[in-house]
Amino acid sequence: MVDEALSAGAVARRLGVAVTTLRTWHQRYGLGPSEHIPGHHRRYTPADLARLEIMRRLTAEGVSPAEAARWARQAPDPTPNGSGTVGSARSHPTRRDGGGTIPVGRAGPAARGLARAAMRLDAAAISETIAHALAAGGVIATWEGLLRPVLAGIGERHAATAGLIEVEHLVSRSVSEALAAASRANVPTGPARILLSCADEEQHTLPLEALAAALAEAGVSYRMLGARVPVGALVEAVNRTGPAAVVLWSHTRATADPAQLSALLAAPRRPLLVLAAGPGWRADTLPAGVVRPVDLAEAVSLSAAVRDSLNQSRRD
Ligand code: B12
Repeated sequence: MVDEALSAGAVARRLGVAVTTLRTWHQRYGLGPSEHIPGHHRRYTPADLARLEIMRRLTAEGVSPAEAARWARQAPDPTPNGSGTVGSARSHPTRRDGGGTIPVGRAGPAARGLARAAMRLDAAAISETIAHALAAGGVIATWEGLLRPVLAGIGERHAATAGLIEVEHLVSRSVSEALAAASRANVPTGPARILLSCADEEQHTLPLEALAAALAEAGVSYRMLGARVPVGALVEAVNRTGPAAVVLWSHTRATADPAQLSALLAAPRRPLLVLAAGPGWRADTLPAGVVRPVDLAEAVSLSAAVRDSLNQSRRD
């Protein structure tokens, strides 16, 4: 085995990748050399090389590194004592995805990789892909470039086939977990001046969870009431906590009763800003004084601005 083992430089040349890329694949995805002779640098065995070949091929095809690494790690050992063939057609991702696809429009390779992982119900790859994107690009870019296209694609496919409910639930849960982890990683200090809530009977919480994580990333404290908040409970929360802004999410017409917004405007501790967010609201039915953000970035910047103006007025 020692004779067959290769140095990092030799492996890099064979694969046509940089040695720094090999190092990244080792550190981030655990695809490192397994041969270790005391007193020498670690060496890559034929099995290591075969895994790296899968990694190189899949990343070249546009699969995200996290997903490619997962396939590479799962590949059986090709050596005579191993159990199978690494890199054969059997280990290609598209063979295990149930045969369908989630349309992601013009979104990039990471979204296509996430869509494929979702079709395979591959929870680990889904989580890894989302966590990697959050770490690399932050919440807003991950929402717009990765999560939103895949969620919209799942909705489209569901509308066309009435299927994919299991995919929708697994992806929703993975997105929630990843966004919660991102929020926990950036807990802002200072009083929570932004109240986030879903409209009554509204169960679509993911966009609000994205907003929570983006606010945390921007250092803005918030309080999250989550799904299905009856209007009485919402007004009670406003009166008890006196937020500068309330973001009320409605995803469908069925939950977009403008009376909820009017109740906020009439609350004894009326917030400075009431945001009606989500595709459920109809612009022509919103009470005067309610603002409708166009996207996540605008919801973050409006919330941050109103928090700053309240803090400023309290200092003056
Ligand atoms: C995941 C999902 C679920 C999950 C939600 C899990 C969770 N924790 O959130 C579950 C399984 C619970 C669910 C339930 C239902 N769902 Co659903 N769901 C979805 C799905 C696939 C993604 C939702 C999402 O997060 N979208 C986020 C992005 C993709 O939405 P968007 O519209 O592009 O949003 C943009 C704008 O709102 C704008 N924006 C403007 N202001 C702001 C502010 C902020 C802060 C942000 C972030 C964005 C923003 O930017 C957004 C993009 O960033 C959608 C498909 C879709 N297209 O949304 C269906 C979808 C919304 N659901 C649908 C339906 C019908 C239902 C159910 C009624 C199904 C049922 N029969 O039980 C229930 C509703 C229950 C209820 N009363 O709420 C339909 C709604 C049809 C309609 N227009 O009325 C959709 C469109 C699917 C479909 N095509 O049929 N669902």
